[in-house]
Amino acid sequence: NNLSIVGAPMDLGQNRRGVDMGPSAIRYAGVVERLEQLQYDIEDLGDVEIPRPDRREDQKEHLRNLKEVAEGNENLAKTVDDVIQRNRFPLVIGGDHSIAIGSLAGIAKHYENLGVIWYDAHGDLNTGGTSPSGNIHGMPLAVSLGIGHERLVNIEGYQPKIKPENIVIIGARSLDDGEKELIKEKGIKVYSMHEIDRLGMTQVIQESVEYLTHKTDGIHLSLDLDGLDPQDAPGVGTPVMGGMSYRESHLAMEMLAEADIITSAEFVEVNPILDEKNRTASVAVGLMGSLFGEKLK
Ligand code: DIR
Ligand code: MN
Ligand code: MN
Ligand code: MN
Repeated sequence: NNLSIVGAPMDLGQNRRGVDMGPSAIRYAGVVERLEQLQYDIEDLGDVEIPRPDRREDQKEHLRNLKEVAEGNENLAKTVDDVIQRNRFPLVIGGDHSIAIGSLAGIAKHYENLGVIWYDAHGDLNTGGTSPSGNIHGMPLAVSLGIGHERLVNIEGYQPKIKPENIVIIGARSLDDGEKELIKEKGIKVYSMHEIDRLGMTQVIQESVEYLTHKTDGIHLSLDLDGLDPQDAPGVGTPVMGGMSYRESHLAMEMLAEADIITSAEFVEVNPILDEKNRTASVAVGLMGSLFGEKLK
């Protein structure tokens, strides 16, 4: 019941400025108070250092801001590693989704078979070669599989961090061609919006829990707020229509709380500049409340 909040004010993994203020927005929305009510011992470690580039690189760069993204993620990995060594639950707040590279680098070394639930409109399975944008926030899941630029895949000095059979993607509705190929090639489990519509969120989470629990010794939840429908979470850089609703997302978090299987988590892509009166940060904090067992208390 010891939980450490780690802010990762990263905005260099994508094009829209402002997502570096996500950690502040989430704190302002009351994350510490919300989780303290659930009898957690909360420590807020503040923000890890993210380097500032002196100049914006050419927008056509293959992996935009590679050096700074790599350095920021090295810092995050060390902080998260230390949190786990102190037997605390790491809750990372972003920041764009490139920070999952550092989170997973710090977390996965503590497990033989770390499972990952990737709650996102996107697959984040691009490489420099397949990415249509050059944005590293579209690459962290591939990087964690050991696929991508060596500077990124080798953070913390080991790779891969996770195995393809230990991943479940939930909410996908915008996959690039290279991502679709990788999903097929590696046999990655994906619940797209189509499956969520057909099966319902209840069955999707039941199946995901069943799929992961017997073969993993810990499960990381990586929740991109753009997994939700933009009507419910407008403050994100790459909104995609037709997403999971506010209520479906709470149901998912509540079921994960009941299953008691999540051992680390991150909430990413909250961009207060694009938001409506901090709604998206508030939604994120509400989902954390459900994930950490509000309904069970
Ligand atoms: C797109 C967008 N697939 C890319 N990715 C996003 O740039 O690689 N991930 N927005 O969250
Ligand atoms: Mn270490
Ligand atoms: Mn993402
Ligand atoms: Mn996304």
